[in-house]
Amino acid sequence: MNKLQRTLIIVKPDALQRNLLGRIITRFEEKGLKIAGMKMGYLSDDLLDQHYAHHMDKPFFNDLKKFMKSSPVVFLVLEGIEVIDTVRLIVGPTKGRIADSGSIRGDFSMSTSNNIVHASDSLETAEKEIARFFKPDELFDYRKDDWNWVYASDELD
Ligand code: 3AN
Repeated sequence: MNKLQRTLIIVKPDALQRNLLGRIITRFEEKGLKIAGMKMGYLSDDLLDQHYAHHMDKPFFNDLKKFMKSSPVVFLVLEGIEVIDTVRLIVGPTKGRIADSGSIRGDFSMSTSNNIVHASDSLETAEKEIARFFKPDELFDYRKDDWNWVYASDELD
């Protein structure tokens, strides 16, 4: 049984400032992922404290928050079968300069902090992060016709 999942992406300030938003969204679209939610906004201190709670004691925490507030960001919810792991592969590891060429961070970033996108790292995190940034009525369930070609029929059962 294939499980449909949703994952949260934040397109970070460096990507917006460097005019990469369209290319990043294109990569997810071309892979065959469904956009279930999308919006733009500023991150608040409160949201960043929740989102990066696991880094609160790290020396880079304050700089990370400052960076994430330095311009608007774009929030995406992507949907697909096992999409959480798929998106982590497309995004690549944290440090952009050692990420594989072909991944988003491998192709567009050189930094550990300014690394273009955030992507949820597990099912549990994805559920929490989506609820943190999206209201239920900002998420869309709709039929995506090209999924008849993206997936085999038994995968969509
Ligand atoms: P990832 O985004 O690859 O899941 P996490 O969750 O370990 O990585 O870190 C969240 C964010 O914190 C990273 N995307 C990056 O912006 C920042 N970060 C992580 N480690 C460092 C570091 N050593 N120096 C500066 N920023 C960091």
